[in-house]
Amino acid sequence: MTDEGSNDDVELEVRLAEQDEFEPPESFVEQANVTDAGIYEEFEENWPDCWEGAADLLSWDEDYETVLDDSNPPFYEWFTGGKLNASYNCIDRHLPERADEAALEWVGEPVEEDNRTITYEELHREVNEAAAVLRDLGVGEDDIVTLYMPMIPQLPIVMLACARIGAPHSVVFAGFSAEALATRMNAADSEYLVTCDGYYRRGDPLDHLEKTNTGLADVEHGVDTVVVDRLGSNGDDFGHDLADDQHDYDDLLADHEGATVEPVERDAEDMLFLMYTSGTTGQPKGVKHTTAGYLAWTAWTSQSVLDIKPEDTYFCAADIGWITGHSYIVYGPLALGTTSMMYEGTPDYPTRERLWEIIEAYEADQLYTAPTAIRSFMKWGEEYPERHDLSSLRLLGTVGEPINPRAWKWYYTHIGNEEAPIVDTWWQTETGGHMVTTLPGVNDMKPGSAGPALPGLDVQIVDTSGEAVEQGRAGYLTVQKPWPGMLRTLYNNDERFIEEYWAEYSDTDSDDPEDWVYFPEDGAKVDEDGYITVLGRVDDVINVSGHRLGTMEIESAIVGVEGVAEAAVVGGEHDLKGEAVYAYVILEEGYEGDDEMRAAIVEGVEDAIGPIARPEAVVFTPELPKTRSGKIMRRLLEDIANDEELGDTSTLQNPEIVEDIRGKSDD
Ligand code: 6R9
Repeated sequence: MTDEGSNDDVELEVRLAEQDEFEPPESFVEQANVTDAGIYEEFEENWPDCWEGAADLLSWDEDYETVLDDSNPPFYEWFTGGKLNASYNCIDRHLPERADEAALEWVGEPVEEDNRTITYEELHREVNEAAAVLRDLGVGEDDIVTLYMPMIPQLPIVMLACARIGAPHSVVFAGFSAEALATRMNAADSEYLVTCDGYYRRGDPLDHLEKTNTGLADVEHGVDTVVVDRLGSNGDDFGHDLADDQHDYDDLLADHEGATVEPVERDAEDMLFLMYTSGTTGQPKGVKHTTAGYLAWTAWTSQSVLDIKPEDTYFCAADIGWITGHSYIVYGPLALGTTSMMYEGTPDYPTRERLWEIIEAYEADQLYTAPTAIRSFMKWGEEYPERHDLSSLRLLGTVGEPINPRAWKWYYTHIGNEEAPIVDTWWQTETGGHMVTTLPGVNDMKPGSAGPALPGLDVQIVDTSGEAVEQGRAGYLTVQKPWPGMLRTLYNNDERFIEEYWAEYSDTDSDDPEDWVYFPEDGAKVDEDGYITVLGRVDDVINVSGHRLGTMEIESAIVGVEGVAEAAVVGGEHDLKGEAVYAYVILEEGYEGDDEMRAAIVEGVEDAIGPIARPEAVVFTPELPKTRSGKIMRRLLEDIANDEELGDTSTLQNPEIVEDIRGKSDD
């Protein structure tokens, strides 16, 4: 029996390894929100009015007059003349039907009793009280409120309270440094901050107010600070006293118990929030999103791509401090009136079963996470998910970086049991929501390729002169027409907005929208079916002897070698080749980082891409330097490869690893 079982397993692995196209499972298609393949043609013919359907997902105080105003490119405006409120759309309008249904399922750390179910009615009450608190503090319409909190319920509650009173929020990821907080508050001229005393990480209380105060010392203007009490008496040891301009959130709430605040009517194009994201140069970019276009985009993609229905329990394992959490934990799912989960902890605390326990306990319908997490799960082994009933999962999603086919297939088999389609969603902070992905009830899936552009989008892969490249050839991803969820500008910096995203492929003197092309700075290739494989940031391109090599292609080859869990490659200066490939590799448990493994990796790369991509050095490491959103900081690995002083490590989740890798590289 056992033997037969393992034979089956082997056969399955072999079959999957060779398969490069997967039909969406029948059981999924039968119930999917979108199943008509005609949607692509229909949207193309009807552009830009095809986006009226997305706008119809929202409740408007006043109808819009124009779908798209493109009279002043690239400053496009959507649904102009319309008025609405995002908090009303995410809460109030669901009350007649869903008051007692969960809006948020919060799974906290570290004790079970910490979990909270927040119904739409409770969310309504708490958001109203929070809005009253902010108003009382002096926050007016269009004042930017900075939020510096981890994954606690008060984060989405205060975000929605801001939206209710028309005050844009600027969420700074809680793991970011004091300096990052100060830079963002200064750049946004933000005079209000909501933070917390501390939070738990792997069961231990962590002092957050200390870091907040260090940051505040570098803010150039006065700030009123509200402090949420997350730790209770577990934070006593930190010995903080609140300063005069710092207020305890619970005290303020006590003064506003049962308060209601009318949602402010916002113009479609009024700012909903700012989100700072890193650019290639030092200063972070303040990406500005507006109310109607962003909300319509996140609601429509949540429905069409994530297949969310009101009765679902939907689990996105990202952090709200990242755009994925804004769009696909808070705004999109709540606009649809579903139950959105938020998880405070890490996937391997207290055990490597944590995520699977949660999915089983809450019977989650969707799981949306990042390839980096999937590769960790793969490295830990399938015995952890296997101990749990994951059959509630109807759809799986990935976001944040390209996913290599091996990780895709592992996810498909061991988490989805071959019954849940995977959506590999390419998008950015700047795009507001999904851009390139399959529609799970319509398209076949090709592991490693995100899929076609969504209906109504004109995505083309071009060469340096802006001409479309041949199928299969690497080029630059561009978006040739505007879309509702797009960023409107970089805050207070229209010039940089044009410089960063448009100048490369546009005629910047022209008033004709046809002459304006959005450039997200990603490399990609497209196949005969219009499926786009994103190769990575174009600053991730390595130039070896005049050949452009995508780090992603090489990494994918390395990860294809048995025993390899994860890899990052960078270009190091090389006398002969210009640049040479340096590989940093994490092995699966039970494998040795020896010469044999090194040879297998070199051979794997030569086989997949050719000798040109042969790594100059292979360094084995237990971890790679990663940002909080899970992106490998290749820049730092480059510094190591080139034996240079290390650049800024402040946004790393594991800064110690960098010196560790440097030590190994010197061996
Ligand atoms: C949502 C988010 C954006 C950059 C983007 C690209 C990379 C995101 C991807 C992907 C390949 C995917 N990226 N999703 N690359 N396949 N499915 O991640 O936003 O943090 O702004 O990063 O992430 O390089 O340009 P953001």
